[in-house]
Amino acid sequence: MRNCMDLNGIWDFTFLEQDFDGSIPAGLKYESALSVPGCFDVAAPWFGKRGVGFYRRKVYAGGLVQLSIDGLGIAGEIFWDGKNVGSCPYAYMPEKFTFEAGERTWHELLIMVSNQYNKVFFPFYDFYAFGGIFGDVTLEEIPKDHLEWVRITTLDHRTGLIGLKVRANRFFRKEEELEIRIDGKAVKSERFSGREREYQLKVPHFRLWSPENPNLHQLELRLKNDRLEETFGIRKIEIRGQKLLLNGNELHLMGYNRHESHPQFGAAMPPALMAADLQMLKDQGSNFIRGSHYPQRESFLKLCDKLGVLVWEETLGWDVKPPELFSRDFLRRQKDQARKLAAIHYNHPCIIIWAAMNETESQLPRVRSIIKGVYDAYREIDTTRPITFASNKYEKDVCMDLVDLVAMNPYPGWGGICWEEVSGIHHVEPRFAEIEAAVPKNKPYMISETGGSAIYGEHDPYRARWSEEYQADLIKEICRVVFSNPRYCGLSIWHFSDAKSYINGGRVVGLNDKGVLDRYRRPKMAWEVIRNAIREYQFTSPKKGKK
Ligand code: ADA
Repeated sequence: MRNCMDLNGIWDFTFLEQDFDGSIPAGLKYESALSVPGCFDVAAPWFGKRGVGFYRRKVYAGGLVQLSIDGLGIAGEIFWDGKNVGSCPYAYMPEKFTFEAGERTWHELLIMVSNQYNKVFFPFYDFYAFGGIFGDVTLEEIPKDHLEWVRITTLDHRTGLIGLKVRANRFFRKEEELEIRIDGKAVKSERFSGREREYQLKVPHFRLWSPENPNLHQLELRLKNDRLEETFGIRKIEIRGQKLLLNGNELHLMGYNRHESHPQFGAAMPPALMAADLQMLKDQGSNFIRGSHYPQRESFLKLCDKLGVLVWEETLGWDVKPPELFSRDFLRRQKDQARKLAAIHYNHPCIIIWAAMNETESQLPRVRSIIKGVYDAYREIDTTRPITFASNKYEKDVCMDLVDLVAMNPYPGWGGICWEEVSGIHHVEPRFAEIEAAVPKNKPYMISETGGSAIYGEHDPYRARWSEEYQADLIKEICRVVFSNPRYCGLSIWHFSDAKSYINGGRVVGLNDKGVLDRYRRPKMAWEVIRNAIREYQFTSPKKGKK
């Protein structure tokens, strides 16, 4: 059976301002200590520094083990008693490593984390490249012949029929009895052999998952030597013409792009703060988060599952331009990220959209094969969720036919205002209409980003740009235009809260200040404006459709 250890806590730490060559430097001294999860460059003495952080701790374990790291940044190498047992090449990506830990005794676990830019995280991204271990670290002692994963798919949301795809590891040779338990009760017994098997079953007394009623069920798979547990929700996300449907009812997404970012925690926010963010969002009447611009943490997704918040999840790759965009490695890495993400987060009912490559060069015909490649990589793992990308190429976009749902990031009323104009609010409606006209008529369409900046506490009687008044007026107009037009299946404001950006890229105090909340989650005027608009237009109330 499995023995799972929580390795969060205080680890030995040291930092070297040097290049990451993948090996452990000789004579390393751990002169400090840090929390895991945590970011080392949010405070002195490593504030703003780039180099390599070394996290070390002792672990009592033995035999075959699986180490899980729920995201780190920017890249990492893992060492067990000085031997390299795995790499984390993609910032924020959850990773699992299975290896022989040796005799059951104390061992040394070392995680080297580089916060130096690489070919996955470029310095031009408009969000800070934090260094640290962002998510939980756990270690499980696992039997030699164990179950690797199970993917749970809703086959019929009206009858509670689900499909299970069960995968055992490569040591699994013999045939065995597999007991399937749901919500604590045995529901089926099956023969299990080989590496992969599929089953279908009806969940007894099932209850549907939705944002209004986020009901969850528990699956347990039991073999003689192993046990695997997963939480799942019964829900169907589908597209019919221009509509996005959840469990047969028309779905309207309203919410925010959200960076995992906080002045004191960086990208390693404690779950209590994540929960507070989501409680605020729900309380406002919103139902949606675009996890911009990278994989989300397990604790965040668990909260979204439980609270009923719908999630768009995407691979990391922000406005990457040629020549990097056209290198073979870029596509390989994007496909690899897409497959990993879909596999690891498959069972979260909250995730309803997969995406990739924010604001790519989708006006270039050459980018079609890249988008198609990433689309197909997601589809290898998951055939159930809509796939998209957030475009800022509008009428010039030549890739809209390749995805299931079209998503655009227009900023009228904020960008492109003439110097002499007092306000740009009147640009919103005509510009949104122009873009809408260019979107293929046979697909759902949403605004994946829009908004404008406001400096928290800055007020102006003439509602000048950067005042809270201007942002509130702009967002009120955006809500009016989107909420009163049934063509839109969603609106995702840029963004939930102010977040640290590039240090000297022209952002006031280094923040992307288009947050509707400030960096400490204090609301700007636009917050209440959005609450009222959702209520007035009943935008997120489920619209009954055909079952
Ligand atoms: C883009 C981008 C966001 C952010 C935003 C802005 O659309 O996708 O990450 O940079 O612009 O604030 O300018």
